[in-house]
Amino acid sequence: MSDRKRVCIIGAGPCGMAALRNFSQSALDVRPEVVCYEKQNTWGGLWNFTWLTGRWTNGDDDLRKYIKFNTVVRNVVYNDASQNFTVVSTDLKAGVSSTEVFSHVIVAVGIFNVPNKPHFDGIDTFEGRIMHSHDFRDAKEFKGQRVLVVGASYSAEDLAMQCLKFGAKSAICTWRTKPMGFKWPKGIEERPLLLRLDSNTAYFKDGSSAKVDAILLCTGYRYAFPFLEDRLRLQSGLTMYPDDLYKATLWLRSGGGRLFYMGLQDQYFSYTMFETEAIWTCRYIMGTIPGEPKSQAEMRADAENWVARRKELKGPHDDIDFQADFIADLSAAVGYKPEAKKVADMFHKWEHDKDADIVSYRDQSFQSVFTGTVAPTLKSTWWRAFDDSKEAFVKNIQPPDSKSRY
Ligand code: NA7
Repeated sequence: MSDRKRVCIIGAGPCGMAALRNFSQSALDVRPEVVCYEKQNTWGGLWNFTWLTGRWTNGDDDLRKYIKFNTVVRNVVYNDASQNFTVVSTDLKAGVSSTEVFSHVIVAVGIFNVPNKPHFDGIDTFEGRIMHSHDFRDAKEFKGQRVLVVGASYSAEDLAMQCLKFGAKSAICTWRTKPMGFKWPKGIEERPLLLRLDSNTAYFKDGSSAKVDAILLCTGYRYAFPFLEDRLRLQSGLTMYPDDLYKATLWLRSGGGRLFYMGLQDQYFSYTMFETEAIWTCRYIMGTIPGEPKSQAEMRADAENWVARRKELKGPHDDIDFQADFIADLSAAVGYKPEAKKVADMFHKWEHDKDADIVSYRDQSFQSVFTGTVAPTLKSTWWRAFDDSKEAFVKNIQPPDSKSRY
């Protein structure tokens, strides 16, 4: 292999695309050669499921030439002697596998693709619908039903409210560690953990029981990197700052300081953070960050400081400040100004809005800290808006006969 760096990016979602764009805009005379593998037939990753479909267009269309679509990465191995990676991929359309060698690998496969589906006694013989939040698309399906929501985080709140709004008879949210504790509208309640099911009766840890018609598992996601050899694979579960990653990005345990993960921590900031990580990662690989690379001991000490702080986090507001500080730290190293603190203020307000009124917090408007643009408020309140189509959202229209049942 020549001295020119060859970078493999796995995934063309928001993180992979941000990395690609940063490499392609590099002012270096000799840019690294970049190949991005994407198993779907287009870019965007999970965001293809949303109104953001097709977001990367126009100028960024040039990035297509770096991406191998419909191509799944099967195996990544680090070669200690030659300090590079052997990557095996399969073109799904042609059914042809190929092997390539890279100096660096960036894992950008996202964290919301493998649902965590816990088992509960009796769930196998439950007669109603069982669905993970990952597969949830339309709340109308649950009209008139008694819904059991397992989980006590963002998806649980979202789906319980959405189902009730679209006519579910009731929703019980069952928690493991602590209840969400919102002032719920009539029809939603929280109970301690589900222990078992007997036919359509759910039994809870406090000794209570209830008949339910459908179960929504809002139980989060699992990391899955089946294509990585064991020593390259992230070990910690989904957290605000995974173990063994310098700048939450560079894998410290193996891979010769040449394996990177992007967007792998639990997220408040998403795109702001992805862009910051992309700038840092690309510049790190290109060797243009002052003071980098640091020694292994220095990198480990830095990562351990963040992990120690992570262990003291007490809830969403701490998480938000933690992530803002992380982005500020990363961006300071590369002279980028993502305004993380100002964005954090919006997240704090959003969390306070939720605590104040779980029914109306989605009706609030925010001002972009980048452009100053104030988002238009919904013509109808969220609770009265029954058209969930992309068109209605973008055009901010709702049928005039929308009525609240709250
Ligand atoms: P999250 O935020 O990862 O939350 C998962 C929830 O599921 C959380 O309340 C967990 O309880 C609960 N959970 C997980 N396993 C179980 C079992 N076995 N039994 C009961 N409850 C369980 O996922 P979301 O889908 O809500 O949010 C996805 C992302 O959106 C989130 O990561 C943010 O980035 C925004 P726990 O509290 O661990 O006891």
